[in-house]
Amino acid sequence: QDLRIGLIGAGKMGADHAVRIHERISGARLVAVGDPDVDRARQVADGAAARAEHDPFAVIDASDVDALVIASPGVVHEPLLLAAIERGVPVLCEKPLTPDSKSSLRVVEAEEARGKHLVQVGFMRRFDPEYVELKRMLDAGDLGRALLLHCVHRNASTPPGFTSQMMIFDSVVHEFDTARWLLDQEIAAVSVRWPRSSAAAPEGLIDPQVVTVETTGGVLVDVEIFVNCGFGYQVRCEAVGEHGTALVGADSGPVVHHGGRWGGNVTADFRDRFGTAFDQEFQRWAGAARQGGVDPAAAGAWDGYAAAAACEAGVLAQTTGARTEVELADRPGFYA
Ligand code: ISE
Repeated sequence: QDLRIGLIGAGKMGADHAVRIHERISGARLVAVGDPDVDRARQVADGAAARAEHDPFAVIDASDVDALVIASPGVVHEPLLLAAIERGVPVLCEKPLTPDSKSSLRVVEAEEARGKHLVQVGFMRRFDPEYVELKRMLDAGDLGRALLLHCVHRNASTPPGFTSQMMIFDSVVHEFDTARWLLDQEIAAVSVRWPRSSAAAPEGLIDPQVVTVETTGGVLVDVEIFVNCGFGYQVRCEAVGEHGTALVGADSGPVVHHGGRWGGNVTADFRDRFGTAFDQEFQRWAGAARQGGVDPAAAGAWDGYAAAAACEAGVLAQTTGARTEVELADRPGFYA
């Protein structure tokens, strides 16, 4: 029997996931879409032959919903997650788990008290074929011990209201998770510096910035975050090991020679760059959720909490200009 999915949040990401579930994920179908903007919910639901609700909790409580996708803004995640955990339904929650570490820890504690892994966080890079291969190489020791990660994270432009802090907890949060996952280490400290801002940066936004991460195992990670680069969406990560290097996100695809020039295309945004990763993430999650659980390869609630703690240190480092250590609770055995 198909997994019956309820989707909460009918914005850009929710709309993309509705199409994904409807058109590309097998063994699953969308039954309900909840958004306080019910017209928006209806638009998204109509395309997937689902019903629309204006109250997200009506979706969580519906008897015909086996599993949930949360794609609403991070600030409203906590009560939704707590309700889903209480009902005992598996949930794939878009990043961030919640916007701050205290509330993320409450989610972790609620899940632990329930005694069952139900929460998966949408850090989709863990499903990108190139990142998966890099992870395999690092785990196998092909490059020797990892020493450095050089990361580049560029967006074409920012939506109105995007702040310098959001560059950390909305964007660099991906590198925090990627570094933790690739290296199997926690983030120990974060520093932030920046050059003069691009003229394309909206008033008040410091863009680009360079975030430096120290891990508990002594690896140094540098991240260029540049969210108004103008030319497209680009995410790269070069791992430097004792015996070699490996680069993820080198431009690939058809190389075109035309009109006296040669080159290729840059993806426009994360939906194209990570489309395959999102599909893979959802297909695997649907399989695990049919058994009532989550995909062990995915980020769980603890990973969402650890990323939130790193973001807090990052935002503090940005404000004070000082190297800032990450404060992390002890990891419960439940999340070993
Ligand atoms: C956005 O929310 C994402 O998750 C994208 O992957 C990231 O590149 C972008 O900077 C964020 O705003």
